[in-house]
Amino acid sequence: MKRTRESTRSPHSRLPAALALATTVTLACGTVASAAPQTSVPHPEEHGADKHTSALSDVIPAPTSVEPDRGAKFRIKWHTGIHAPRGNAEANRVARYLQQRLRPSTGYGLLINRGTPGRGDIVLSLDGSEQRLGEAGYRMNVDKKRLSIRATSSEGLFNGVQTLRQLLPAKAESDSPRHGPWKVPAGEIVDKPRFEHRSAMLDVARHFFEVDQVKRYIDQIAQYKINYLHLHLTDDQGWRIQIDGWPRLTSHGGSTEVGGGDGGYYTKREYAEIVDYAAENNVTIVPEIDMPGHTNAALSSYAELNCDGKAPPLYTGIEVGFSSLCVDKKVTYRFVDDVIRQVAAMTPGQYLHIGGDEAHSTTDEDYRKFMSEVLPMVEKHGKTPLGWHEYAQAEPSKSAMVQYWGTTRSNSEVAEAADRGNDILLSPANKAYVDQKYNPDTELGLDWAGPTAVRQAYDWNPGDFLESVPDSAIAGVEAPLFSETVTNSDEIEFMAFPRMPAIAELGWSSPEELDWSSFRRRLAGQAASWQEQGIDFYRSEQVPWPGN
Ligand code: TNX
Repeated sequence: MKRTRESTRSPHSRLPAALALATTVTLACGTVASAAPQTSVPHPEEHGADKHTSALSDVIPAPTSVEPDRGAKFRIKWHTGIHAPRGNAEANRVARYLQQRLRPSTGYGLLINRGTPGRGDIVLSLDGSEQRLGEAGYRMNVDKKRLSIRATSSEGLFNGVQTLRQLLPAKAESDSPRHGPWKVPAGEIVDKPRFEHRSAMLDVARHFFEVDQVKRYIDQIAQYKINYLHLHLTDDQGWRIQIDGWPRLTSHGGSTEVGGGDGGYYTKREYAEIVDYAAENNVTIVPEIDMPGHTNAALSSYAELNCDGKAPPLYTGIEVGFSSLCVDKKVTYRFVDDVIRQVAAMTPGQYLHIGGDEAHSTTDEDYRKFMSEVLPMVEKHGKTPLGWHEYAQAEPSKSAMVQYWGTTRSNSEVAEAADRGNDILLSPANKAYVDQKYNPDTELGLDWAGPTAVRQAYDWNPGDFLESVPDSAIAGVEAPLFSETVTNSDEIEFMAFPRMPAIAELGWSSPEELDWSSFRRRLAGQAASWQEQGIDFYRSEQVPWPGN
């Protein structure tokens, strides 16, 4: 069910009254970069002039290998076709995706051709010759006659297409017709990811975001080859997913948010729409139902879930650690099993996140007892458990993944979990949390782990970050965006850009490619594309933005 909200496009949103009282957050977002005007009339200086000077290596995340060729560039023209392998539905889906992306700006038909590739075509092929690049890797060859992307799976083709988008002039991202030329520099890119798990997280509980706002963020993360979106669906301030048999979770528990706004929730159909849209963008949704703490919205909806049988009021502040499901009651496990079963059934991805963080109102003994009941439920319903690192103390089975969110470089429970065989997902809060302020004056954001400048978000190596946790135990990285202070898409973008692309590069690029001076230059090269897309990014003074 959708609830009406204010326009999502205003950077100067009306901020919730309760936030005005909080001392840890600041009030209005006045420093958002303005978006380029969207216009259907080409700028006069574009006529004829080739203003595109980008090089083959101007890509984020940095590819594994780039060999520029001095030969003539490839050029998309009115007759360019997109060649896709006959009989492979997934590869044809990627071809259609590319066509849809480039039609509005180029104004060309970019017809899909399944016969013999023509001269000047973009050729997508799945020929099995790139096995060593894995499922996600691809090889791109560009010369005057042809642009080809080869991969072992449609996932690799999709990733190659994201690279192609960045190599085209930024105006290719426009949603209205622009003048070319649409040139791509010649040469070869061979590319594959360092880690399988490259994730972003959006907290839709503290402030609710509509389906279209989530889709917009999926578009943005997919450009940087992020392949998981973790949705923080429940917390003290709101329950955001329909669960049959427990209607008050959403009708009551979903009815507000931080600051006392209207809140909202996703029906099962809306959640399916997000899951499907994510899949089209090579993104797998990881739903999080946070427990046993961070559960005030559920406790307020059903009195029987409380040990004293009394439902607390709804909560719209930003404190943490005060709520807990009642560990000794049978109904708790009937409730949790119902929720996990239904969320598992509507989620095609492998992982189901059960939170487990900051359970400060649950004793250690109760916490372990709770997790020992709940972890097997996740597996019974066919999913692999994922949880914040506190749940490592409950010794989940070794298939479970542990998400580290601390700010230090050593944690014995996480090291022991890695030793037992658990994969570790890294989102150290002082590096990867894009909800932290950039500097003490940033008007949005929290600062408990920050402030976190762009360079700080980028300058670390996931492979050697945690003491006694070897590179081989690292599944990947995540950039979480908790939404205590973030209320609309402009604010999401202001916090995520440019730090989300920084974390994306750490997840994809090999350690030898990680280089701040190269990264900041490549970030600056993205600004024009962000402006075309109306992305309100933070103009960090650490980055040599054009025009600065
Ligand atoms: C810590 S990260 C939390 C969240 C807050 C976040 C704000 C984690 C596992 N718990 O409850 O929203 O800090 O940065």
